[in-house]
Amino acid sequence: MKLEDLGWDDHFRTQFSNQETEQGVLPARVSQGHRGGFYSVLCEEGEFLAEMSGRMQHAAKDGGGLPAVGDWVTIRTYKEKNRAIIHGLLERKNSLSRKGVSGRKSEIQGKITEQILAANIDTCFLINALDNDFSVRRIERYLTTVYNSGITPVVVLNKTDLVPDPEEYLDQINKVIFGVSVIPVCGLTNSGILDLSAHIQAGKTIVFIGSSGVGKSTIINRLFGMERQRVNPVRESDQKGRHTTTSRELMLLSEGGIVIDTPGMREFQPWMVEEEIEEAFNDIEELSLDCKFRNCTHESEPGCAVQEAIKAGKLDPDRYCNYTRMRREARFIEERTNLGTQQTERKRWKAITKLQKQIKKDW
Ligand SMILES: Nc1nc2c(ncn2[C@@H]2O[C@H](COP(=O)(O)OP(=O)(O)OP(=O)(O)O)[C@@H](O)[C@H]2O)c(=O)[nH]1
Ligand SMILES: [Zn+2]
Repeated sequence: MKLEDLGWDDHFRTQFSNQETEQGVLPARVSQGHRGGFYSVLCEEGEFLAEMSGRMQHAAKDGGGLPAVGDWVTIRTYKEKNRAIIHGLLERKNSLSRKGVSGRKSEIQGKITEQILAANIDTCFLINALDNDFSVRRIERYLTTVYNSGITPVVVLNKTDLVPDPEEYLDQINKVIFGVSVIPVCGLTNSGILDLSAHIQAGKTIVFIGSSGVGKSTIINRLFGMERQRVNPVRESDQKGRHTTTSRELMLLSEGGIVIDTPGMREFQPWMVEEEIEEAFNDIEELSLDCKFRNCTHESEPGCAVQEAIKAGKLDPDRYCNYTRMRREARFIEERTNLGTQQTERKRWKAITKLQKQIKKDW
């Protein structure tokens, strides 16, 4: 197995060669996380069942982070046992994560949590179904999150067989979204799947996101043909006994290209919008009903009930900070997503003024 086929590039090569690596330490890519702190990793010597070194486990507890599927790690192999020890984690190019507010009902309500779902991704296929659930607004939200993660998005419109005119949906999207490839496909008939393949290159890592039922599995299976079935079971053993897994979360396409498909990725959601934050922080929203000004930002206005609650020790200042930070983040995202709309507006307006000038001339 060549490292380049697994996605190894200069970003990681430089880091690895700058490290004082001891003899026998190799780079490897995490292909699956198992229970009990075990990982499957792929490297030049093949696939190994790995676990973190004691030192790395300590570092992880101190917030150093755990390896995720797609991560590049440094390992030492023990070939006779097909085992490996992970000694380090190379810096990620990017990642997709699940951000949320933990403990909605508890006192630490409002703490931002981040779980890395997949790391080092080049292209993200955002799958949508042309059914009742189709929403351009949702596509915009997904796209912003993907863009902000430094990943190239490709919009896929699946189930074209369900609508008389798929072009209509393309038009809807092109009105608000610019510079993103939009590909209509049909998972049932395989139509358009070749157009998808054009966005997949050797050594590049792709993921599939989108709501449940839009056809992610169907399309992934189409790309793999029959080979997806030919996966070797990974033997996994821990204190709780032995069991076997039969699917891999990081898979290589025979034509080149790496697909990451994990249960977590399937639940990937765009970041929260303002309404969702308000719901998670409903105590602050409730307090704000007593603010003097209706559009109070709760930052420096006089007569702010939220600030008063903090002073009176009724509201945890940390929780308040989280609230303002998340709200700011949501606003930032909203503004970014509205950019497309504004640009369309500007274009439309330009077209109108041009037309008006034309009319004046003609008369
Ligand atoms: N009509 C139609 N149905 C499709 C098409 N592609 C997939 N489906 C069907 O849609 C359903 C859901 O497809 P999946 O591939 O399981 O969807 P998924 O996105 O992987 O769903 P999750 O596993 O819940 O994330 C299945 O019944 C598919 O047969 C298509 O192009 N047209
Ligand atoms: Zn206020």
